[in-house]
Amino acid sequence: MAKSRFEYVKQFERDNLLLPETFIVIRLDGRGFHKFTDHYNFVKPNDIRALKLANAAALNVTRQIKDVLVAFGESDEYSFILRKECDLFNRRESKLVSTFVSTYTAHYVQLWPKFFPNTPLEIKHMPTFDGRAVVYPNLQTVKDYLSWRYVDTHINNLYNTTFWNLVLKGGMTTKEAEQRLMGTLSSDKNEILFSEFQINYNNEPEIFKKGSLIFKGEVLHVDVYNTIDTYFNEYDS
Ligand code: DGT
Ligand code: MG
Ligand code: MG
Ligand code: MG
Ligand code: MG
Repeated sequence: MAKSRFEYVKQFERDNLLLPETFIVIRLDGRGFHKFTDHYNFVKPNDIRALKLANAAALNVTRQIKDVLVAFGESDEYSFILRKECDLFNRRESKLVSTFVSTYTAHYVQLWPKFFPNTPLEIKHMPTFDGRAVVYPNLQTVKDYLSWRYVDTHINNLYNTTFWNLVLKGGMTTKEAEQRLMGTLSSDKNEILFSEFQINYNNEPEIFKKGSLIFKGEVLHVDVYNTIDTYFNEYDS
């Protein structure tokens, strides 16, 4: 077909090509999930249904997009690490990010009724996600990226578990609980949980403490920091 005189507008398009030979990390995060989780009465601080839903959606993403080497999820976020040889969309950033966001969101919505059978999604409160891509230049930085998200999961979970016990079982206001925890160390929080609520933090569910790692089609709850090398064997030189 002959080109129309309007064809020139194509020249305004710009592509950001992600640096070759680098690991691409695409992180998705729920938009306004503070409100979203309140609206649908998610269990505080962790709703096992929501975590399993996120894992199921992410697993489907990894089945659909083969360049994912490993994925890690916690709270309302999921990170997908792509092989450094990935050539999908010629590494065009906007194509990659938008495809991950929409693929994940589509699966999240499709799977919702399976995990929340008595809670239909409402048009005014649909789950939506933002996304970003970051490239990491070598194996060490991409391993540190995963360790960063893993350590974040642990720190947040210990804090949130203690905070919500103080509020829901201890009868404190959220403000009082916040003040109580200000400046406390991990050991203090462990002690509060144990002496005031008879909770041994070590016995909390692994999925809450460690987050979820998808590797070779399996969802694992592992100490990412200490097992990190396992997931990058093919890059050992
Ligand atoms: P954003 O990401 O800037 O659009 O805003 P939010 O509100 O999504 O903030 P973010 O992503 O920093 O924090 C995640 C929120 O989601 C946080 O308020 C806690 C909530 N959330 C995540 N997972 C759970 C859960 O399993 N249960 C409950 N009750 N809340 C959760
Ligand atoms: Mg955010
Ligand atoms: Mg969020
Ligand atoms: Mg978040
Ligand atoms: Mg098209």
